[in-house]
Amino acid sequence: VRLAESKIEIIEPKQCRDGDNFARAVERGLSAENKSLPCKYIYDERGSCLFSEIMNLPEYYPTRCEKEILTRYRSCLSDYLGDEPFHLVDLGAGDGRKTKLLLRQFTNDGRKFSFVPIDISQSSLECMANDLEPEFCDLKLKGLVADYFKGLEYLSHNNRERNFVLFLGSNIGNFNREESREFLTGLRNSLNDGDLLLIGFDLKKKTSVMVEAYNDSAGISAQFNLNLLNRINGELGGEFDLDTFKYYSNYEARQGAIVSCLLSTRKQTVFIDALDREFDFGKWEPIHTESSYKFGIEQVHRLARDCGFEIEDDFFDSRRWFVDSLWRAR
Ligand code: AVJ
Repeated sequence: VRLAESKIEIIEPKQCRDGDNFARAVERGLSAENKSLPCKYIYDERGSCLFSEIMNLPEYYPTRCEKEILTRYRSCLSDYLGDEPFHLVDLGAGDGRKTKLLLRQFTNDGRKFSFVPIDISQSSLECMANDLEPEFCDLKLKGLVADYFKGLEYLSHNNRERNFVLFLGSNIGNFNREESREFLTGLRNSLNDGDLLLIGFDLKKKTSVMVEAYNDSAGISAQFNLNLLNRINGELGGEFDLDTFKYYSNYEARQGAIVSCLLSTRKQTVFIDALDREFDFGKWEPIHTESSYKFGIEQVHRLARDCGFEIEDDFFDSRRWFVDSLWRAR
C-alpha cells in the first residue's frame, strides 16, 4: 500500500488500539448466560473484505438502494452545502464506494471540503485511500482508524469548521433502540449548531426480502459472522472448530430486527489460550453476533427530534425500501 502522499493521512490514535479490548470483550461475551460477541469485531481485514462481497450480493438490497438514492439526489445534497468550507465526515466509511459518488459531485461543484473517513478497519481505509488517489488528487483526506465513539470524541475536539456527517448503509441498525438514541444524542453534542447529518435507515418491508438479504445463497453472510470465531482462533489462540457452528439469521418482528447468531451444533468445550480458560457450549446453544434493526419512517422522524435534530429532507429509493434522511443539528 502506498500511503502518506502528503494529502492522504491515516491515523490510528493510541487510545483506539483495540487488542486487549477484543480479549476482554470475548471473555465477557462468552461467559454470559446468553452468549454474545460484539459485531464490531467482525471487521478485521478478512471481515471487511467479506462485507465488501456482501455489498455486491444480489440478495443484499440496502447497498443498491442507497446507491440509487445517492446517484439521484447528489446534486441536491451538494446544493445544501454552499460555498463555505466544511469537513465531510464519513462514519463507518468502509471501502467508500458509495461516498465516492458524493466526492465526485462535490468536487465537480467546486465545494471546499476535507474528507474525514472514520472506520474501525485500517485495511478498508487504506484501500479507500489508494482507490481515491488517482481520481481525487487534490482531495485533503485524513482517515481515522477508530470505532464510532472514538470518532465522535475526535469530532468534538475538531469542530471549528462546519461538518457534513455521513452515517450511511444503515450502520445505525447495529445499535438497539436505546443505544441508537444515546449515540445520536452524543453525535448531536459533538456537532455545531447547523451542521448536517445524512443518515441511512433500512426500512421495514416484506420479511422474506429482509431475511434473504442475510441468508445469501453463496453463504457469504455465514462466513462473515463466522469470522468472529476465526479471529478468536487467529488472535487469541482459540480452538474453535468452525464446522461445528452454524450461522442462523431471522427477522424478529417484535424487535423489528434481523437477529443473527452462531449455533453450536453439538455440546462442546472450547479452549482460548489468551484467556487461559475453556468455554462450554450446549447443543444448539446460540452466540448472538449481530442485530440489524429496521425502521418505520415515523420512527426515523421521532429519533431525529428526540436526539436534537431537525429533518431537512428524506431521500427514498424508488421502492421505498431504504431512506437517507437529511438532518440538521438544531
Ligand atoms: C454494515 C451493519 C449495515 O446490518 O445490514 C450485512 C452488516 N451483516 N450482512 C447490516 C451486515 C450481515 C450490515 N451493516
